[in-house]
Amino acid sequence: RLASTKSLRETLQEVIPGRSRSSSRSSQTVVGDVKVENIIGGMRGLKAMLWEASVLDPIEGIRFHGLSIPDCQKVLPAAPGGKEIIPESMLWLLLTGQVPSTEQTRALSQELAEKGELPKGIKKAEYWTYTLEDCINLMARLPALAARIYRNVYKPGQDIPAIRKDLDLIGNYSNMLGYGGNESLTEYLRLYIALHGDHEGDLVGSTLSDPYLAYSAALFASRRALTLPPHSLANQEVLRWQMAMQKELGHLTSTHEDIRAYLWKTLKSGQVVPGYGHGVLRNPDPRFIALQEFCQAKPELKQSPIVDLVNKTFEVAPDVLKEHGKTKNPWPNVDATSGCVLYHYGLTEFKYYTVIFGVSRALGCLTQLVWARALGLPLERPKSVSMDVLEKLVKQ
Ligand code: FAM
Repeated sequence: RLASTKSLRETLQEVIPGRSRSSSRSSQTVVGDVKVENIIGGMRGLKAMLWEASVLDPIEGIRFHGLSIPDCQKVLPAAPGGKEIIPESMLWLLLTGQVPSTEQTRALSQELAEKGELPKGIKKAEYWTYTLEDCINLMARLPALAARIYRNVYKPGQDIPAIRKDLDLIGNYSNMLGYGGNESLTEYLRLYIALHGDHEGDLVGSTLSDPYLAYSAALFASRRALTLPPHSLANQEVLRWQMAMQKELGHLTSTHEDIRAYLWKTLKSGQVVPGYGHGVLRNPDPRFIALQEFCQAKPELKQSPIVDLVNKTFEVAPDVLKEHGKTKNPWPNVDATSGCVLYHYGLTEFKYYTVIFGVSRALGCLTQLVWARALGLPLERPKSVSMDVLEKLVKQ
């Protein structure tokens, strides 16, 4: 019965398979009858429960894995210099069904002592270190999560490849999406996600919530923004707008004149030109320029009708928008091209573009969270004013 020199975990690893007794699991053997007195008497005496560590006999009293209390007192190790059983040796017996040696008991005492301190409160100045750990873990898991969404919705039933340790974050993402063989698309995703990674906006994070909550709240709270045209749905809108133009013209390649006419038609019908204008920028969006340069460097993209349409629209739209005279910024933003390139590469599920957007935005929103903790920033609590107060201010 004496255990070997193995650790508690090693011992359990050996013991568990032998005790799972899979052969008895489906046995039809009858163990006893259920009497009315069992039912009324709180199931006393009814053999209906599996309990590994001990059995209580009405005459002998309790036995732990077959050992009575006097047996235990004889064989279970005591504390150094002591005579009584110590709980560590009893715990070992209960867990493994084996009597631990004195060394094994001491090792367990030591482990418990090492782990026994209650966690102390974290100093405010150290918050950021824990936040950073959580943020890195969250980001590391996003590709698998986002790829799972894509596969579940659009390619159900296919196995997702495992994470490869030799690949970068987006290399793995692309691979798990099923586009690992398309290095151009993977490169594009890397660039797009890197460039699109930041945007101001932090509220839930300021409540000291953990990064998982803050990030999911950010995605949920900006759901409106993430799923409506003025903001991130714009890249899908650009695609829709371009396809509608191609359909109306009846061919894939448009001339500058075709595009100019379609732009005016859009504006005169009271709609905005998707992919153009910006709340803050007053110049072509450098992210748009970077994606354009990516396209210029890829021969296959130069030949793509949809990418060609992006280029030609860029050559025509700013002048049309200036002439139209409403928007403060007649230049393209990042969405004027981002979805079109994904589409060209075969990632044609428009609705999924917002998920890629969400993966990308983790970079910025989680970075802000680390800085908010590092700088000890307070809870965001803007002061609101009523319309009456505003009117009084204006009249002063
Ligand atoms: N086409 C036609 N009219 C436009 C326009 C466009 N692309 N962009 C702005 N305008 C109009 C705008 O509707 C407003 O008209 P009203 O005075 O009649 O309301 C006027 O020009 C002044 O607007 P603004 O000050 O120049 O722009 P806002 O700050 O109000 O809005 C955007 C900024 C991005 C919402 C707006 O330019 C727009 O709707 N663009 C098209 C959609 C788009 O591409 N969104 C992507 C934005 C992206 F960069 C992002 O942040 N994810």
